[in-house]
Amino acid sequence: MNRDLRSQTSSIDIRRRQLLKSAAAIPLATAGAGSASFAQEQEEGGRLSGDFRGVISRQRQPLNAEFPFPTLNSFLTPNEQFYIRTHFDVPKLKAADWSLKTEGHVTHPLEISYDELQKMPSQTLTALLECSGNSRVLLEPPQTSIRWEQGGVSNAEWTGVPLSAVLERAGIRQGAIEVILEGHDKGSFEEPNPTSPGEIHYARSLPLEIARQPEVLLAYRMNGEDLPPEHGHPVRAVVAGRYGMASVKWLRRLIVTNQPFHGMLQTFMYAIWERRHGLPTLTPVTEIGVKSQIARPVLREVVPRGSTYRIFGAAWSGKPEIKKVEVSTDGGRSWNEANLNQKSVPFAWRFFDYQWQVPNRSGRYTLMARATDDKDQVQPMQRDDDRRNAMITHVQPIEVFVR
Ligand SMILES: Nc1nc2c(c(=O)[nH]1)N[C@H]1C(S)=C(S)[C@@H](COP(=O)(O)O)O[C@H]1N2
Ligand SMILES: [Mo]
Repeated sequence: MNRDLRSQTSSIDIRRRQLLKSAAAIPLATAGAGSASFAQEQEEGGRLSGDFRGVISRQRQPLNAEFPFPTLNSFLTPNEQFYIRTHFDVPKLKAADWSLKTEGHVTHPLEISYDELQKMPSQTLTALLECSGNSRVLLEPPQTSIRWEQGGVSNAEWTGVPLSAVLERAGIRQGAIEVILEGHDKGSFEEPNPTSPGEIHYARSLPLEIARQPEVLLAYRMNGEDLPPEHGHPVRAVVAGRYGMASVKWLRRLIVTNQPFHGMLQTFMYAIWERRHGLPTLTPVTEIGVKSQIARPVLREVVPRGSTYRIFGAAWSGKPEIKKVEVSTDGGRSWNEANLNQKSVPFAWRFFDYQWQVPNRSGRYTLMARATDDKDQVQPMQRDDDRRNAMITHVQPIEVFVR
């Protein structure tokens, strides 16, 4: 009994310390919604796998947690801070027992073990993942799905085998058009309506011409470590340049098909309206749109008048690279070019900063950042409702108090 009591007390102490630690790291919660329950959320999220993880909990079951974007300062997001997006329970898989099947419209159906995969030539690339629902807290009316603030995005270095190498081994048969990536995780969806047809595995398809690109990996390392359980251990896909839902975790099976796949996660979920010939057509979410976010100051921060404040943030696009970021400190009336990190890394985010000469006059000021990529795509000022609850790329106003 004594021992029980002791272990209980120490776990409470640990939780309290975690709360203090995270409160210190994040001066203010970011967007309005969610901030009231911030402390509570932290407490709920305090126990992820193993040690404390430096993420903000959004949902305990299934596990969803965001990167504390206001603390942004390292180009590679540490694994314990990388946002987590799951739809079902995290499967408990051991690398030694794991294998990946490749089947369907192929000449040589395969099953590759973890050891065999490790022996194939590997590639390492840096890629940002962004959940297509990142920044959802900005949407009106409030959405029922995960209300991400700014932290449904993170950047890591991934090592693995190009998916194309496995497809080549399996031999694509004539007429094949897509490959479906299936995860081990499964469950049922009560929402949205219609519900899922009972229990389903997480699965998404990729057109073969995308699947064959060198930036699509079967990854087993993340920032030089084995993939953590929440991020897809032992092997996940990383589809650089596309929204996160394409990067299927806990891979189980690849199915090459000669027909388009219309699974739950690319029809009722993760799909937007596209207008073709004036007719809205439901289309799966694909490439990451150009976007920037201000990490500091945070929403409603008090900034000393007459000071010089370094506005700091990150910008990214899918495959294109960031060419320009502009900052406005007057609610979008005038724009100034920000400094960009010298080196642009394909598929990664690029940091920017702007030295703001804070006026001597107290009041509310609205800060904004707007990114342009090398395909001349500009971050939109307005929300496009055709995007339903996904692809939230419009400029985010950050109101601060100058005092
Ligand atoms: N098997 C499986 N893969 C998955 C998911 C999932 O729930 N199950 N979530 C997807 C979504 S929506 C995102 S945004 C990314 C998030 O990856 P992360 O948790 O490593 O950040 O994983 C994707 N891959
Ligand atoms: Mo996502």
